[in-house]
Amino acid sequence: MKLYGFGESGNAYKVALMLALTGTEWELEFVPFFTGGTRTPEFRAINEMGEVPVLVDGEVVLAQSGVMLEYLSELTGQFGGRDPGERREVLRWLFWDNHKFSTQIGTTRFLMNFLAPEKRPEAVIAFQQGRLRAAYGVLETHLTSRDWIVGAGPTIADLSCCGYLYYPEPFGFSREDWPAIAAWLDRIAALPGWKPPYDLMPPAFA
Ligand SMILES: N[C@@H](CCC(=O)N[C@@H](CS)C(=O)NCC(=O)O)C(=O)O
Repeated sequence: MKLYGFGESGNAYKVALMLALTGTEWELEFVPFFTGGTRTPEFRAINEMGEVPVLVDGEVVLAQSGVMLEYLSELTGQFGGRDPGERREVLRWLFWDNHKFSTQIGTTRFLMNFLAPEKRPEAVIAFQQGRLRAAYGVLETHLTSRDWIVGAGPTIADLSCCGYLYYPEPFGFSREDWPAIAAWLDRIAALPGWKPPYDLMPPAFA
């Protein structure tokens, strides 16, 4: 399989991690994001949404990391949840992650790290961090009484929600403030085949 991505993309990392944990053979198609790699006509022909990641498996071309995770769990029979009820729960958390969590973290991290210092909108960053504190609270509460987001073992809900939390660049998240999330991140990192983001894909930011 071919994954279009780059190191800083937490959305690409979720899929790269799933590929690594399931032992699926894959190669990276590196996208030079910070110099407009997702805005070219060639890239838009692959993904009209103009977003990384894109996963190509023969004739199958997928955009949206959640769709890729679902596809890979179906294909490999791993991390998908054990029954229809668990699969619905997995979907619920994938939607939450895409709306309230990873998307907001990605934007906040971009503004704080990859934008020139004089262009960083401090009021927007503070607003985003406030929204994110509420989201960390939701996940922390959920994980206080359980080891995994859904059911008794790791699923793609965990792989989706954890994606941005292993990055070294600051965006307002600190493991000390959220002990249940911190313990969960350690559990995921202990899964055989786990690797941190920049070990799976090189950074694009020069
Ligand atoms: N919900 C999408 C989000 C993808 C996304 O936001 N990708 C970023 C890079 S991490 C991107 O390519 N953004 C381009 C843009 O917003 O113009 C997913 O999970 O795949």
